[in-house]
Amino acid sequence: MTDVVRVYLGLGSNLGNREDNLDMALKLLAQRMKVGRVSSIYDTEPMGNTDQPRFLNIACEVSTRLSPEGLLALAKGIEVKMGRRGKSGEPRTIDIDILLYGDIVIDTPDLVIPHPRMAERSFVMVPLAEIAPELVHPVSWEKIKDMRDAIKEKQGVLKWEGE
Ligand code: PH2
Ligand code: MG
Ligand code: MG
Repeated sequence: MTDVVRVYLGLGSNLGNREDNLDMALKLLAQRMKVGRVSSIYDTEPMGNTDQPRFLNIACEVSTRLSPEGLLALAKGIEVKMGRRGKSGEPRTIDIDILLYGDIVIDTPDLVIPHPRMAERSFVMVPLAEIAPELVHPVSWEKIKDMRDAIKEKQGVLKWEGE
């Protein structure tokens, strides 16, 4: 039996009831694994394609025996179940990204862990640093809180106060 691994996920929604979508995704994840710390919800400026609605983003910690590929398949299954149609760059009900999977480093066509763009994304690093400030990134060896502090553009990431 493989060991339990601590994994950090980034969740985002910018279509439909964004808060309900994040809640539903957490509920569906919790049916299959232990969900640990969950960050506050942040209302964030879209990065990349800026011509789309603002996102709500969270980071969460989960513990799982699923392999990285198994976890990716589960996350994609939840996205499909929740009606995701939009590709990257288009609005979507839910996007679930694997940010960190223990200390593992993977680089395959289907899966890159740690998430290759996390370091430059304030909508990822602000919520992640809230729940795991002292965690060390397995490639750069920097603490997550220091990586967050290194990002200059953070004004587009606001604590969500509800509608
Ligand atoms: N996800 C993207 C691209 N841009 N911007 C924000 N604010 N939040 C996201 O979750 C997000 C994004 C690709 O997955
Ligand atoms: Mg994403
Ligand atoms: Mg994704």
